[in-house]
Amino acid sequence: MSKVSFVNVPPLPNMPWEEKPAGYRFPLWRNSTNPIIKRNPTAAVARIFNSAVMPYEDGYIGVFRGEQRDGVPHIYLGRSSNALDWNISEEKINFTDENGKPYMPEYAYDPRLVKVEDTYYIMWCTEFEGAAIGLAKTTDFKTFTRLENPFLPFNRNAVLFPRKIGGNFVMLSRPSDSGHTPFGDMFLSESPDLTYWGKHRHVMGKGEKWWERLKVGAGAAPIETSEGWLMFYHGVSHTCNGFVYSVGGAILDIDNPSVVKYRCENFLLTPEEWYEEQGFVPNVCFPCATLQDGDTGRIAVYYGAADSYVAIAYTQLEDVVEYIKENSHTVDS
Ligand code: BMA
Repeated sequence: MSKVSFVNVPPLPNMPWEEKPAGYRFPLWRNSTNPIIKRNPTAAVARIFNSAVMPYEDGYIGVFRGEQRDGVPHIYLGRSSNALDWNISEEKINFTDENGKPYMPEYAYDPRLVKVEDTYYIMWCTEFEGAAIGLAKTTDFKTFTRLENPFLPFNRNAVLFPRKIGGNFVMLSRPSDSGHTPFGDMFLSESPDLTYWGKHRHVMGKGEKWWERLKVGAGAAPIETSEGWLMFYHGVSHTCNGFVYSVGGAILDIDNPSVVKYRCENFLLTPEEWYEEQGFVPNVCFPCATLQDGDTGRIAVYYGAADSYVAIAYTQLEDVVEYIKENSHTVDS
């Protein structure tokens, strides 16, 4: 196999990391201290899951889906020196609108956090006559400016690419219904200014294989590599006992990421541990972010577990790309 490398990924030597356990045969392995965020992390919040983290200053910052004690989700900021032990704010993020007036979404869940150029963007699922995509920006994690919703309802699972492509911002999303959505394909949209969106393209639909036979949705921000955009996403199986969410992997064309180059026919991670199988919603592994070290090829995938916890799985760039390519089935798109 030719050597795979990250593109535009800086070194991150102090990111969480554990070597693959001896004899372990699969492409993603779990952090031994999972779950890293346990129940009742703050006075206001009963469960944190489906959350996104990034390097920031000399440590890490994150946007966390906090299910309040009344059951309504909002986004909370967290800080960490090691990306394992998180100090979660007691207060939800206070957004302002573009005129500086306070803006609080009715609810906010499944946040993603992506830096494009010098600005950090948060995308989440928001109320807009039903489920839709919310968007905000910050440069200092002190003020958060809510921008126009990018898409019409209903939609979920939006995540920006970490750089412009062809001069435009590019966002993945998953049109849905406003409920539990028994369908769902991933689409891509472009915008010159984050206000006007167009050039919508289909990226990929539900898989042929049974673990992702019901629907798919974007997860972590795609990672730029010499093979294309490495994308960790979620795929959903519909069983007699409800939905099962697993982590999948695909590689998108670098210049035209609506083209799927490789799509792994096997899940990369599926619920097996107690914190993935037991919780508010059992059998959920829901990836929302990655950290990666440009020097070593290390990747840490942050995922929500059973709608109750945050967990991490590790992989190596070359190994996971090789696994995706070796097990790729092309691609319905
Ligand atoms: C999806 C979203 C996720 C959640 C998943 C499993 O529709 O609501 O936040 O993790 O269902 O409950």
